[in-house]
Amino acid sequence: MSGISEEQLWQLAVTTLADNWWHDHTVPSRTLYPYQWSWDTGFIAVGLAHVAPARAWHDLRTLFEAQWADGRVPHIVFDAAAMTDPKPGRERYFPGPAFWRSTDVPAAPQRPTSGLVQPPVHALAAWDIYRHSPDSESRERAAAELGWLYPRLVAQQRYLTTHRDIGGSGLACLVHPWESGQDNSPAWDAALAAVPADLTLLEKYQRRDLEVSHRSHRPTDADYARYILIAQRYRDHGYLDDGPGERYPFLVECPGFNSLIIAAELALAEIAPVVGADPQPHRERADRLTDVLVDRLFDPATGMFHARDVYIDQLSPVRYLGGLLPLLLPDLPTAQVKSLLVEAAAPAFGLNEHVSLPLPSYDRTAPDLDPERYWRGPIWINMNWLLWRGLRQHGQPTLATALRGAMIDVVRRSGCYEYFHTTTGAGIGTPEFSWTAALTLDLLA
Ligand code: 9WN
Repeated sequence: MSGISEEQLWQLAVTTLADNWWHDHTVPSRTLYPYQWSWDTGFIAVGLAHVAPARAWHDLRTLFEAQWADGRVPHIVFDAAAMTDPKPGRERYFPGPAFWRSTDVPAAPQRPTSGLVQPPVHALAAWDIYRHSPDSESRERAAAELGWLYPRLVAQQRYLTTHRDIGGSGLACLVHPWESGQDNSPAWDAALAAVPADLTLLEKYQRRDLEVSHRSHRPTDADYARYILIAQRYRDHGYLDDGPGERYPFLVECPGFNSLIIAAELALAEIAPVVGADPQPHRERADRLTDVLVDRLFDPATGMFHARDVYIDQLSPVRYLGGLLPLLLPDLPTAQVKSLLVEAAAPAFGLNEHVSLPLPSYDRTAPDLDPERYWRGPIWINMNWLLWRGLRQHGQPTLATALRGAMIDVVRRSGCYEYFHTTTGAGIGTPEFSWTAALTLDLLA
């Protein structure tokens, strides 16, 4: 497929989302990710808002019906109706429900889930669906949906800003790389180096991802051995968040994740008046957290934000796209905004008014950049879409338009792929990927 028209692209994106609807939710991909993922659901809702708002609300409801009593929104919600592979005894995804054992935990719902979280993009998405309501009838429906969702979004924020303030700085900590949504990003390498990569842990499991994807595009076995060890420790301590210790072999503050928490507070401040709540506490929390974010994660020496390893209290030197996401915040101080714009334009990311490719997930100039391996170089539409919002937020319409054009262009050339080659822009990963389709609709709308 080379260079389809924008009309054809719109239709392709609509069809992709329709095909990925399964039972009561949209799956990221029917082959690679056959269940419901948390931040995918937020991005998908942003796109569905333009073509099927009822489906967007249904998707968010299904996700939040699986919220735990402590407020955490699990990163995967499994579908009991479609749990096993056609081949008996095999799970359709690894790690599946038998690994997470969430139903043994009193705070977890009956429907099996994972015990981790993902970036909270849902308030932002819910506000978008409401804003895009085409007529008064759909706006009324949207207001009713917001009424149901608001207390749940508040509980999600409370979980992240209290239980997950494990380091005590005020910022939320990731306890697993999967929680960042950028699984094998080089940003976690230093913190992960302290976690043993015990390959024997993988012996009793089967990596289903390798049956449907190229090994050279996916995280390595050493990565997976670490992911499993970290998840097992957390699970075996009942997914409790009560202070640093051996339950968390990995503890990191991520600028992207924390920026999205702050953006969620700001979206809640918009939603609050619609549901008769007070917006002020949300604004105050957003202000406070923005100060802490700048204080803890901005490095004046590099001019951008970095991940902090909470155990050794050090910033990772890695430049990754997550380090530019604080641009999403309207009240980011001017000095940091200017600095991030300079960094975005530097050769590491290459943003300019004539940019032909969206920005890579990792520093283009890094010697270990891998243009095909997942979050170690490839281009992701969701991260670029967030940056696009940030550019518009900070009065950069020309750069925003250029980035939008580059995003639409890669999808027009290859289709709704999961991610795209760092230098050629060719589609890689799974070909019918929901958030690429959804965010393309939002770009075209
Ligand atoms: C683990 C579903 C998810 C995305 C993540 C992406 C990938 C899972 C995996 O797929 O992660 O959660 O199996 O690799 O990294 O961002 O939400 O699309």
